[in-house]
Amino acid sequence: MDLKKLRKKMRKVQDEPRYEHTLSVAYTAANLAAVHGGSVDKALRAGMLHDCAKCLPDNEKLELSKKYHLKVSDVERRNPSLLHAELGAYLAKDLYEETDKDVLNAISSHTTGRPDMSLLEKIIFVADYIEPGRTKAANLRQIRKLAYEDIDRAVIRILQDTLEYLTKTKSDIHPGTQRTLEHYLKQERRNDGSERNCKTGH
Ligand code: DGI
Ligand code: FE
Ligand code: FE
Repeated sequence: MDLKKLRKKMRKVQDEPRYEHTLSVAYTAANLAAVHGGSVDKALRAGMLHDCAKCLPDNEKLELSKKYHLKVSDVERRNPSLLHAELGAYLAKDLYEETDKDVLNAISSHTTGRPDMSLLEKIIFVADYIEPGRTKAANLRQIRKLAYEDIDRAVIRILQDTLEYLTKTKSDIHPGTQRTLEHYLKQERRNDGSERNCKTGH
């Protein structure tokens, strides 16, 4: 589906603030793709679609999860909003004609991230957090800069701050969020190690 049509569709299924956020994520993702050498076109489509299931009422989220045979964990049953990412990927395919696997994965992983994300998945995960309409999160100035310099470190900072926020507000932690952080911290430690080895010639 072309971008113009996608915009029209999203304007219908999202409330106004959500639609504004969607446009901002799409344009932020496009910029990140340009900087990091990804596909600007896919970044725009994934950005436009990432929250396509967000505005469904909780009971419809649960109903649709049944229809698509999604495994709904206890954390997700208590917080059905968490389902909008995975559900969004199914709706993108069935309602909005999205066939690109990478775009669908980026929609599916945008809330918790996942280990071994593709560049596009990281771009959508990060764009969702840093788009200009976001103002409440801690360290936004720093993370916005980092997003263009070192996207993996931006992913780590976002996950750390999200987990800290969830802990402070006594919210359920989705195991996926924790798992993603552990993966990227491990990867960072490996990279730091190999850089040191390089410098000392070992
Ligand atoms: O859909 P958006 O609001 O644009 O952004 P999102 O898809 O990243 O969802 C944001 C919400 O998801 C935010 O309120 C924090 C929440 N979230 C992320 N990881 C977890 C989580 N909520 C719970 N309960 N557990 C998590 O691990
Ligand atoms: Fe979302
Ligand atoms: Fe979003």
